[in-house]
Amino acid sequence: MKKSFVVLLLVASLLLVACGTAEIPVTEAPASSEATSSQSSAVVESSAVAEASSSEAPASSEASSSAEAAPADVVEVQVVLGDNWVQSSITTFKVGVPYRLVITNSGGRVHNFNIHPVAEKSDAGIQFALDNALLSVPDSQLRPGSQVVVDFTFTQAGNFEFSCLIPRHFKSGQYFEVTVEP
Ligand SMILES: [Cu+2]
Repeated sequence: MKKSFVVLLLVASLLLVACGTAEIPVTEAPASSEATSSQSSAVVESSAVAEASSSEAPASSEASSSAEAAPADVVEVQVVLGDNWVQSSITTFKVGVPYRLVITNSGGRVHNFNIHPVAEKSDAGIQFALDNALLSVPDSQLRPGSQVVVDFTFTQAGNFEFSCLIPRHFKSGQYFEVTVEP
């Protein structure tokens, strides 16, 4: 009598489990058949385990904040190179102020980027510009679509140019004059 009661209880609880977990995929069925070999309390136990595992808190991952932001006193400048033109978001600079030049080649051709005193648009001028450049970013870093970030601080006042010194480009207008104040 007692044994049949246990069996009944098992069947009843199995039915309950079957009804209550209708949405559980078939692949999880073996877990309930396992319970039939042991006592009815096993069903309770297994559901308790399921509850425990489902309420298990996911490992809280500390958000690794990559502090790449520029310090507050750095002034960001957007410099855009196109096909034979240059633009800068700032045209008047100051000696001693740290600038962060974000240089983007938006053109379809390779360019380079230079800062130098105002130069003649001739071969001699290009040589002068190269010889007196304060900064030069080579062609290899400024392919179409490339972006280069350079921190730069002027140490002397005067009139300078942002340019691409590929001869044909410079001669056809790829320069932008800027002023540096003391
Ligand atoms: Cu160019």
